[in-house]
Amino acid sequence: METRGEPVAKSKLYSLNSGIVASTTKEWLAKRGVTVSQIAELVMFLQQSYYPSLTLEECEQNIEAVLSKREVQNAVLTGIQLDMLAEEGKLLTPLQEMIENDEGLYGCDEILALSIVNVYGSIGLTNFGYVDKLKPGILKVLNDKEGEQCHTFLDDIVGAIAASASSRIAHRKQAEIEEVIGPPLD
Ligand SMILES: [Ca+2]
Ligand SMILES: [Ca+2]
Repeated sequence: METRGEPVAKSKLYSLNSGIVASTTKEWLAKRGVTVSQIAELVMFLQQSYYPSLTLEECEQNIEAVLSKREVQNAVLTGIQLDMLAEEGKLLTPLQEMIENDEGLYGCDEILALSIVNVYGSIGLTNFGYVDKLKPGILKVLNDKEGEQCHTFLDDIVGAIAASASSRIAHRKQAEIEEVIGPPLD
């Protein structure tokens, strides 16, 4: 028999599966042609002169740690989704044209990427600006407007992940140094 109680609030029915968010983030990055090792090359580019013994493996571990954060996953999924919708011509005008053509005055892609960098403090921010200006490695590929794909959001997101991993490395290396030297004597 049908009961006519209070309708269940939508928010009560919704329950997020964090595991799916994390795995989809990795899947979508791969589907858009970005690998962890390509991001690791960017981290190397940013950090090698400060830490000559830094390895690609270490960079990859730090990237994995960055990618495990929900703030980061949310930004990756949102940005890639908008890129894909733009590619399929599914956005409303004039947003469609702005994202599709990577309009110079459209800065929401950079702002979304900052939500990644913000988790890791000011070193992340400096590095983000730096790779955005020089566009090394995979960033150059993503910025190449020749292909069919639209990466208006993804280039900033990848730069932000690399910048955040760099910041994480810098903080950890400092902690390692302090552990060896020990706390300052009074
Ligand atoms: Ca932009
Ligand atoms: Ca962009």
